[in-house]
Amino acid sequence: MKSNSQQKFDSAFKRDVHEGLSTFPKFLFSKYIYDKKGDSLFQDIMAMPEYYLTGCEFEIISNHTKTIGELFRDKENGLDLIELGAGDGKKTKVLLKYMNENNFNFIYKPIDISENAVNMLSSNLAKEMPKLKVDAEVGEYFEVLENLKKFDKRKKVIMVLGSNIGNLRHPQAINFLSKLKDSLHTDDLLFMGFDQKKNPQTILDAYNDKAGITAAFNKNILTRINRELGGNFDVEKYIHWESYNPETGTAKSFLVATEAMEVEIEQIDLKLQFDQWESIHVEISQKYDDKIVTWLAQESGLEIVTSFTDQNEYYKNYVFKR
Ligand code: AVJ
Repeated sequence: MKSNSQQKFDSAFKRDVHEGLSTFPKFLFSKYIYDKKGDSLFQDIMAMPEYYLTGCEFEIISNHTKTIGELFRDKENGLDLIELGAGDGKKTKVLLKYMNENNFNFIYKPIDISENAVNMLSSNLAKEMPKLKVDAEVGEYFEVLENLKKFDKRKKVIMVLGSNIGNLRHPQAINFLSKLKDSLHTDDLLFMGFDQKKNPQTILDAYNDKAGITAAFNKNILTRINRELGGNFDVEKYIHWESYNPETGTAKSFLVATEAMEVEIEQIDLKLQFDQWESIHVEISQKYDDKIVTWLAQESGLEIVTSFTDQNEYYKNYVFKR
C-alpha cells in the first residue's frame, strides 16, 4: 500500500527530502549531493591529498593492468564492460587503454546517476580513445540492474570502483550484491573496490579536510534543496561533522545546526524546526576488511576469485564470480 507521502510528490527527491527531514533523527540521502556543483566538488575531493582512496585505486589498477585485463578477456566473443558509477573514468581509462591496445573486442558501458558526469566522460573518451565503443547511460544503480539482463549475449564484466558500495549499509550492500549476482552468468565477473579499515585518523582526515572541501560538498545538499525545492536553509549556520567508528568500520557525516532555526521548504510544503546542535545525517562511507567482504560475498551468493591491493594496503579491489 502506498503511504500518503508517496502519493503527494512528483519526484523521488521531493519525497525523500520530505521524509528525511520530517523524522527524528533527521537524514538525507547522499546521492542528492551530486548535482553539477556537487560533481565538481567531488572532483576536488578526489584531488585532495587527504582523500587517499582515488590514488590507491589508481595505483592498484596501474600496477596490475595486465593481470586484471587478462582476467576480463574472452577470446571468442569479446565482452561487455559495464561500469556503475563511472564518474570521470580516470582509473578505468588505464584498463580501457590496455584493452583497446590488446585486441579485446569490447564495448564499454559507463553508467552514472549524474547526467553531467556521463556527458563529460563520453565526450572525453571520444577525444582520447576514438576507436573505443562507448554506450553510456544515465541511471541509478538499482534501476540499471534490471537493464543488465540485455547484456546476456556474451561475457560481461561489471565494475564498481571508488568504494561506492561504502555508501550502503550492510543489508543494502547485500541486496545490491545479490542483484548483481543474479545478473551474472558462470563466466561473468564483478570487479569492485572496497576501502579498507586503517588508522582511524587517516580515515577522519580523508573526510574532514582542512580546506573545507568535504564540508562544502556535504552542505551542497542544502544549497540544492534551497534552489530546487524552494528551501531557505541558512547554509552558513551548519557545520560539517565527521565520525568514524573503528569497531564497525563506519564513517558517518553530519550537518549540525549551530543554533535553533526554522526552515521552510516551499515546494514540499514543509516547515521544520531545528534545535541548537541538532544533526542531519547525510552520508555513510563504510570501511572493510577481508572478513567483512568475505561475509558480504557469502550472504550474496558470490565467490571471491582474487583481490589486489596497494602498497599501504589501504584499499582493495576484489574480483567476484557467482
Ligand atoms: C564516492 C561514496 C565513495 O564515501 O568516500 C567523499 C563520497 N564523501 N568524501 C566516499 C565522499 C565525502 C565517496 N564515495
